[in-house]
Parts: sequence; C-alpha cells; structure tokens
Amino acid sequence: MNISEFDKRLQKLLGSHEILIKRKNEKLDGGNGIVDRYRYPVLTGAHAPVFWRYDLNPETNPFLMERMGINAAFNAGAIEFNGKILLMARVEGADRKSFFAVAESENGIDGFRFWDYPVLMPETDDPDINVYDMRLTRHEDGWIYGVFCTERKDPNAAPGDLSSAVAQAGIARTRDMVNWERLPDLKTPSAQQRNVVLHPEFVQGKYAFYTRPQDSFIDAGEGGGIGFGLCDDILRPEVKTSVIINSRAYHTIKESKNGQGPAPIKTDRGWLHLAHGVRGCAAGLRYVLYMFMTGLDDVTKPLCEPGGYFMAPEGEERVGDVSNVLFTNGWVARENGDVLIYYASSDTRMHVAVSTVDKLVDYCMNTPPDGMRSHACVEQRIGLIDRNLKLMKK
Ligand code: M1P
Repeated sequence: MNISEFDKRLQKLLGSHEILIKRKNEKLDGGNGIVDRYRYPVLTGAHAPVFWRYDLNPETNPFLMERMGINAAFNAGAIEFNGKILLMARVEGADRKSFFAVAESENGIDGFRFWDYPVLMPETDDPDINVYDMRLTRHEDGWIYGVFCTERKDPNAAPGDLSSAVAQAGIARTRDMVNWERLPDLKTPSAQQRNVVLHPEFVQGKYAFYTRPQDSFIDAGEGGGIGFGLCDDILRPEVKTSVIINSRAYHTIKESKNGQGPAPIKTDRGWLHLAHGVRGCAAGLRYVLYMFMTGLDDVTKPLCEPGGYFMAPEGEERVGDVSNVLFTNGWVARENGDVLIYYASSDTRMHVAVSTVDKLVDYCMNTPPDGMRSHACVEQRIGLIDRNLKLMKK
C-alpha cells in the first residue's frame, strides 16, 4: 500500500468512527410505560478509538491492519461525574480478555466517547486473569468504589480442564475516576462470587455488600439468590455471614440464578433495586431484568416485587456473543427524577432505557407479585380484566 492509499484508508476509518460517535439517538415509540428504549446502542466495540486497534505508523503497519481488535463493549457500571455521564464499560479484546474503560457523554443518551486510555487496574499479589462487570458506588465515606468480578483459573481443575475458573469480588476505589487504588479482594464463605455490589451507605456503622453466593462457576448450586452482609473494615474486606434478601424460585424468571444489578437507588418509599434473573430453556440460559424494593429502616426487609420481568431481550438485543441475555450493572438517578438505565444485550453492546424514580416506584409498588401458579396468575389477570371492563362500560 503506498502512502496515499494508507492515508485514504486511515481517513475513511477515522471518518466512519466519528460518524458513529456523533450519531443522534432516538427514543422508540411503543414502550411498556415503565421505560423508554432508544433506537441505537450507546456503546459498542466499534466505539473503541481507532488508535486502540490500529498501528497508525505506515512504517510498522504498511497495510494498515487492525493489530489489536476489540470484540465487544458491554456490562458497564455508570455514574454521574462532574455533570457528565460516565460508563465504566467491560471492553473485551479479540484475545477474550476483558478490561475496564471509561466512556463519557454529555446527556447519557448518545455521544459516548472513550477516554484516550483504558483503566490499568492495579493487581493484587494474585494477579487476575480476567476482570469484568464493575459496579460503581459513590459511598458516603467520600470514595467512589468499583466492585468487579476477578476471575482466575481454578487451581483444583482436573488436568486438561482449561475452563474451570474461580470468580471472586475485586475492589478498587478512586476520587477522580482516573487513579485507582486496589484493595484486597472481598473474602466471603462462598466458593464463588459474582455480581457483588457495595451499598452506598453505612449500615449499622459498617460497609455493606450485596453478594451472590454460588457453588460453581456457572451454576448457583445451593446459592439461594442475592445475599447481603456487613464488613467491618474496607481495607481488609470480609463478609463473614450474609442473609438472602432476594431468592431464586422454582418456575420463575430467576429459577437458575439472579444477581444484584447496580447499587440501589434511595427513594422516600424505600430502596429501589434492579437485578437480573436467569432461567434455563432448550435454547440455553435466558437473562431478563426485574426490580424489587427494600425498606429504608432495614435494607434487607423486602417491601414489594412485581411478578416477572420488566425488560427482556427484544429484536437485535436477542443476538450476540451470548444470545438471549439482558444484563445491567449501571444506572444513574438524575436530579430531575429521571433514571438512566444502562443495560447490555447478549454480552455484546450497551443500550440505554429511560424512566423516572416515580414511575419505577409506582411499577414496584402497584404491580401484582408473581402468583407462583398458573391458576393464581389467571385469577390476578381476571381481576384486572373485570376492573377494566367495568371501567370501559361506563
Ligand atoms: O453471559 C451472561 C452473563 O453471565 C454472568 O452472569 P451471572 O454470574 O449472573 O451468570 C456474567 O459473566 C456476566 O458478565 C454475563 O453477562
């Protein structure tokens, strides 16, 4: 390739990247009244800067090849920081390693642009093989914490088993979203932990974590659902005991497993929680999003939980590296009452859905709980039909 061809190709790459970043998003019609979805994903692997992927020097890369591809950008934590919306994305290289990188937008709906450098997360003495799914918590102690999954090869894996892994919770903190101090990994009695989240306030004067005790890397086993436990010292973090605050249940959307999404939002009616539920079917695992609320006086006390999901994979969301998955670990409650829900589809890309605190509280408090049996669910629906037909005949 001569220099002018190289330049032409480079300008084309830079130009189409810029068009992608500057594409305006559009609210979609026909939502369920709980959230409004948007037409375009807010972040994808293609949003990664060209200079993360290509060697731009014609002498060392005469064919202008993509030397270090990016496979996907998904499962992002979220925070409002200095008036901007920041997503802490799980970026996955073509080499399958995930890492964290911040993308910034003025309005949280479009225009997300990655900062020039990804996060070089400090390691502990036992280096992580893979890190992913950071939940960001602005804690009342003044720090911003990132709690994420750290994965290492299972030391007890049988010879030749190159898949078994141990997942635990890594913890880091920052004040500026740039410089991260790594703390020791969270100790819990569980063999595996994913979906661990730091609660934003002290509880009984202690740090408090949502956990997801699990027996093996994929299966929950005896793990009963979303746990909650206290931690005396964040510099030597340990949750010795936890209680299950939101259980898995037979023949529900969270039969196989569930997990806390981002840190809950405090409202005057209680803590609003966003979570994912997983069930198995012939096509594999299906991940959907659901909500529940817990008490202001006691964050472990269940207040209400609508039956079923409020968001499930739709259209192109259904397909990706791990199809039929919606997953969330980031949302932002804005001062005007809006809630920006960031969710990933099929382990491939990030989307936004918009609601308000009032709508989400109404949804949680006034939607019937899961009837748990077909007969009871039909009774619930007949009640609704009766009330509606009376109204419509007036
Ligand atoms: O592939 C779907 C999701 O699987 C895991 O979630 P969970 O621990 O609840 O099964 C995580 O690896 C998550 O990153 C992924 O999106």
